[in-house]
Amino acid sequence: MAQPDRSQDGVPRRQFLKHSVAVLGAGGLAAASARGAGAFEPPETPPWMKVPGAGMSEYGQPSKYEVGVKRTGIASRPGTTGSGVSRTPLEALDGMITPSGLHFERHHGGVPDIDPAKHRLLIHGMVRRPLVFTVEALMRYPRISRINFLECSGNSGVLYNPTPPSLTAGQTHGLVSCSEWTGVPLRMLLEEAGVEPAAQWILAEGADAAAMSRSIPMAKAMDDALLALFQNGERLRPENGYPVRLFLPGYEGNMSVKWLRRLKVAATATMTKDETSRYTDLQADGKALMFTYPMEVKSLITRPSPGRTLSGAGLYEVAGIAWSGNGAIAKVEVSTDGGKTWAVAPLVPPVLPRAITCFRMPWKWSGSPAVVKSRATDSTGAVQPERDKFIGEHGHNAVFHYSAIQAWSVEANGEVKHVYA
Ligand SMILES: Nc1nc2c(c(=O)[nH]1)N[C@H]1C(S)=C(S)[C@@H](COP(=O)(O)O)O[C@H]1N2
Ligand SMILES: [Mo]
Repeated sequence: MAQPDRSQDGVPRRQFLKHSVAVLGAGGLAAASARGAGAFEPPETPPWMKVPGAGMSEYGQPSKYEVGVKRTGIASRPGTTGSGVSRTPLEALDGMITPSGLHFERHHGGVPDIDPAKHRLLIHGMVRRPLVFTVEALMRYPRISRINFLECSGNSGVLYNPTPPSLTAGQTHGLVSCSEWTGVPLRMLLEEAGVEPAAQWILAEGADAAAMSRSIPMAKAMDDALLALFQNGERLRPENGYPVRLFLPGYEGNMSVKWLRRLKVAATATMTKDETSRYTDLQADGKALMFTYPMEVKSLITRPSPGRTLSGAGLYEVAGIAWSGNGAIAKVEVSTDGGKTWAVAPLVPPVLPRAITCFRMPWKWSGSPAVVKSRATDSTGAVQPERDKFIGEHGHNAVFHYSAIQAWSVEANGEVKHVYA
């Protein structure tokens, strides 16, 4: 298979340059289509240089030409408006941070309209000193910041189906996003309340209409659990838990309880409906696993991907994202021949634990049908499995924690389709 030389970074880049210059210089495809669309080629002066530009704005918005980049696959349970999901348009983005306005949403009872002056957080149960915090009080504690992904355990769940869906990367895998989260380590508040030695769990409850609740192991609460107040430098968005959410790095999204109002310290797990009837993992043998917390190592090619048709043979970048709830991404391999051969794709720094990690690799497409795949390995040595193996272990009826290798087929006409291969 023709794999470009990845040992010398400069070589592929020179090829990209040569390619585009040749096309323009020859008055070829790119230049011709640009003129056809009414473009202003230098040295001609475009109209936006002939008048002063717009003034300042109090809160910036994306270019009006990017209005198509929006959360996708929005669906709510029948008869409801706020019990559902919206997904991040992964194929339209590039970088480790998800813009806050495009962070995926998963609500069980809609987004509550919480007045921060009236919101309270209670810590009670097996503690020496029950405490009630105002948001103002929380804002006075020392803070830490971390870049971490958040993934709903239902992400990619449609791929348990025997037939591949005709959906975009975002519509299939867009229940994962990555932000810089800033707030107060939960440990600090628990130490202030004085946790009794026999306490092993904490019930976390949200202030939404669903009062969504999960049991959190004490070890995680004391390790890296965060009471997040800020997201990507600004206060949390209402849909992501304003004014305060629990954030558990690497764990299934459901446990990061939004609009946090209560932490009850307990000896045992509470067995809430969201950890018994929901968020359990059905296995191929009919048994179900409970308390499956970390999200497994996973990756996905976003360029090319369905909806992003390639315009003829030539040099492209194969790019995508990888993440693991168990550590950092150690390696991403890319195959352009359906998994027969693999090449190591360069990772884009910074490579952080439990954060989205980008990979990008040049690919010379011959113009004949190809199947592209990515396979991630994390710092624990866990390798993303092929779909056949994964389905063999989990069956077709599972819903959560889908993490198998994703294959896209590139057709001869440049169209990209979802395939099981
Ligand atoms: N209070 C409350 N917390 C919640 C939820 C909810 O509906 N209510 N949804 C959970 C689920 S299932 C997920 S995947 C994440 C989604 O977080 P996001 O909407 O900020 O992406 O929040 C979790 N925390
Ligand atoms: Mo979720």
